[in-house]
Amino acid sequence: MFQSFKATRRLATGLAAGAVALGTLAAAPAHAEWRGWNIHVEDYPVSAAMDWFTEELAKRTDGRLTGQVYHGGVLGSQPDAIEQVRLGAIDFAVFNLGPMGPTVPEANVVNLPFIFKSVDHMHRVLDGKVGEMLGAAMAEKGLVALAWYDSGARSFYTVGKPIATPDDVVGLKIRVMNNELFVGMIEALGGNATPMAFSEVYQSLKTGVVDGAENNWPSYESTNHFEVARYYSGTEHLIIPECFCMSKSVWDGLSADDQELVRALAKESAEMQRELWAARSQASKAAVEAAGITYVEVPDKAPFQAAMDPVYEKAVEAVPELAPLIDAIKSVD
Ligand code: BDP
Repeated sequence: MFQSFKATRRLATGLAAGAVALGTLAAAPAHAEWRGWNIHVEDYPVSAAMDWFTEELAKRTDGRLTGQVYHGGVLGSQPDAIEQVRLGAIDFAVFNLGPMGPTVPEANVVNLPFIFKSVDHMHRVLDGKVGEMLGAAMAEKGLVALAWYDSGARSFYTVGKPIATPDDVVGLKIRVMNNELFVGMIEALGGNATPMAFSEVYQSLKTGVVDGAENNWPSYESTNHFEVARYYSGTEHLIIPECFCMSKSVWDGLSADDQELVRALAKESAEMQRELWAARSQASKAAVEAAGITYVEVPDKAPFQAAMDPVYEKAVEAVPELAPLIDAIKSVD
């Protein structure tokens, strides 16, 4: 299906080019195929939802608007891609809000450990006023937030020994996403944080550059990190949403009707992604357990939570705008 979709698009583009050459489409709008950035492998909930978006976009506009998603981070690391989308060199992307903090300081509110009560709570918050406020802050930086995707909860996984209490983190080298807030999070637990690109984590775990990392079940599984880090500890310390973002420069060039369509498709793709996500989380957990990893449940998260006070204090000190956002999140049931 994907093949024939591409062939149709090539044909449509060829016909349009021919028509322009003959002068029959004098006012044809300039449009190059949109390039979409995605860090994940092709077989992943984010990837399937983004592909669906581009297929629908072409269908619904009879090939007038087309896109191609580049999976597997081939267009660059996440911090680089954020800049590329801001510049309009990449048209759209699904970004985790973790590495968004250095560009959009307000985004750090969702990066605070234990800020959300659950994944459902995160969705209720993001689909409401706080989501709008974050969207406005991102738009100021050239990123139009069209919909929120799910990324579950992140937990620690380690090579040598499991983590059950904050004491177990003392002295460990833990990979984090590119954001000082996460460095502070690991330091508050007594560990040493190493910010690093997603693509480098497997090798770093294998060669002992780091002792552990943290992520959700699907990423732990799809990257094969589980092959080298055999202890997964259910700390669920971070619940970070992901954003379907469009470059503001591209967005501003669209007609109001096209903007409406693109937003509606992005939102619909998010609904699809959330369903796929729920299923994949269970499947990934089952797959890595079947592959023999040790899952350490952490029923008492209070000691981890208590250790996070300095992280909150430092974050609010650096970005005072976070204080009302934290209150707004806490006021959502
Ligand atoms: C995954 C996110 C992806 C991040 C990655 C990471 O979906 O956007 O780049 O974690 O840890 O869960 O870098």
